[in-house]
Amino acid sequence: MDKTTIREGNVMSQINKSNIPHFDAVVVGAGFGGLYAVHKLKNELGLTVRAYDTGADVGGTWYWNRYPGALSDTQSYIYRYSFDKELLQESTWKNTYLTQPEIFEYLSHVADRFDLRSNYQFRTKVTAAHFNEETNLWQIMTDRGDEVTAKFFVTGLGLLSATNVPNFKGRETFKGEQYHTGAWPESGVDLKGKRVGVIGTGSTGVQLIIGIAPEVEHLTVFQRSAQYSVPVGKRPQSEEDIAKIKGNYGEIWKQVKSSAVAFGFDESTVPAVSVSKEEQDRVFEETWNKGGGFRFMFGTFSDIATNPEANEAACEFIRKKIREIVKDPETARKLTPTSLYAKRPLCDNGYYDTFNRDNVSLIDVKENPILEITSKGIRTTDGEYELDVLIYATGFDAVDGHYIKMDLRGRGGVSMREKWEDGPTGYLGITNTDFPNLFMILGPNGPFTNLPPSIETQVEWISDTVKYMVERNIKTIEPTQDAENEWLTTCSTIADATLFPKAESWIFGANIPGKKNSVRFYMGGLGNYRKVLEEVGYNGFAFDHAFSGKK
Ligand code: FAD
Ligand code: NA7
Repeated sequence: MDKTTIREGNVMSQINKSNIPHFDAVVVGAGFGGLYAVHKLKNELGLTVRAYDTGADVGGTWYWNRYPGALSDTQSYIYRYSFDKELLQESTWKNTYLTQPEIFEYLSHVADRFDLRSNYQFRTKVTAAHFNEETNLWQIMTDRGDEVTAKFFVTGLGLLSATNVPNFKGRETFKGEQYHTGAWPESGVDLKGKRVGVIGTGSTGVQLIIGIAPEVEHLTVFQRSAQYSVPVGKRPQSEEDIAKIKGNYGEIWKQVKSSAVAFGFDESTVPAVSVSKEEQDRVFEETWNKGGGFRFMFGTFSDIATNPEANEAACEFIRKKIREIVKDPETARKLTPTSLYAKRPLCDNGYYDTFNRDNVSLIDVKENPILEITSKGIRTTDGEYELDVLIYATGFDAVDGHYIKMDLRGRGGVSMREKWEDGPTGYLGITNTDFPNLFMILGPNGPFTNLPPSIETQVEWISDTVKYMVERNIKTIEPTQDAENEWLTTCSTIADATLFPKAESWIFGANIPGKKNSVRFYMGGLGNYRKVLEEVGYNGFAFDHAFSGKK
């Protein structure tokens, strides 16, 4: 290898003597993460980049989740990139929260602005990626027969992207239409005048149910777990308010990136258990009226997600609201959760109220489990529900889902699928031992936050690291096993101090039958995560033999 050659692409093309196309970097995913990675690597570092997405266009989550009612529950002003000051000033919005078409349009605009589409091959799934120890290159294969090599392999596969369709008996026999919310047809679905069944009442189900209830003839909701949901607080935002935000973005992003959940508010430092019941209710009521799920869980009191007594106070407040809103006592009973409030906090635009409609009915499938899907609909233990359309709002094989679907192999042919059998791992949520030069955006054990600022943090770390390596002719970087283990312990210790592991949800992988329930997030907050990245430098990383450097 000629170490004097400056451009990585040129260097590598000398190693790669076959006719396989070579790129400095391959990026997978065209969501917030992948798009920013392509921009940084191509436009700032001048590398050659090939990118892939299974979808037909950019957008990631916001390409796939086109179901009626799809909405971000991060406020509009911070559900976006912060890196481009002009873009921040140019972009605008109408309401405090963005709908799917608005976010899709925003990401499309970003792709055009930075000429990112030309790097993508769409409608292409990466099926395998193997690290070759002789060449120190990744060999990447797709379902369309492509084979390319790259020095850097950047995966923005999405946390909530691999759809989960439960394996109900008889699913294939249903004669009507079936959809998953996370793979909603681009052409839309006409639900007018139809009998529609929805399985699932998580964040997605809640939005969808509100979105379609006015349109369908009858909506039957199949609920496994009742949910705690608070109002989202979606309101029109005036030009004056938007101008004020735009004038203050410097401070806003500073606050967001140094906070814990990065949702634009200061997390409370007051424990609920330190104040009277009247004060608790006053704060809950005030926050209920403002809106926002994360704000309700983290902005009201400091101990809702950690202390069972404080958690119960929040639960009781929400239960009281459900009883007040829902007119039919039996429906209210079914909608009222008794469990901990410790899943990703939900918020909505009139969820409980939707069950006051005459054309909406609720089936509790814990009380009456689903036995099978029939040709006509769904059969539970209390009878058959006839449907024209069946919608799965059953969530995702979150965090590691797309990684383990891919044949991803590192040093010595070690398979990621096997390595992660007992739960996914990742040093700093970005890198993995035995997988040199693999950089995961939102990989396992990354921050649990409003995601664009975390994505930016990680992509910037990745691009800085790539630059560092290119400038020094470093061949490979990977974390040591000790560093990876220590990070896992850190993440487990923090998570175990919260109530989240006690609730069954995708946050710990508990929503997928057979999956090991294990820690998948760094719950120490974005501010602390950024400090860790800063302080760690390249400690815990091994570079290739020719070089042993420190930041
Ligand atoms: P994604 O946007 O998920 O993109 C990943 C892409 O990778 C996909 O397009 C997929 O097709 C592609 N891909 C995966 N595997 C392969 C493969 N093998 N080959 C080719 N392509 C592949 N987050 C928030 O912070 N706030 C919110 O309010 C919020 N609301 C959400 C609402 C919904 C309905 C959902 C599903 C998620 C929401 N999220 C929210 C999380 C959201 O996923 C992130 O905010 C963000 O969009 C993730 O961007 P990403 O680029 O990491 O991944
Ligand atoms: P979630 O939050 O995982 O919700 C999925 C829903 O589907 C939830 O109500 C599940 O019930 C239900 N579900 C899953 N499997 C079944 C079966 N087999 N039978 C009946 N019901 C089932 O996914 P979402 O898409 O709503 O949200 C994911 C994230 O995307 C969200 O947090 C936001 O960040 C955006 P359960 O509650 O597990 O009993």
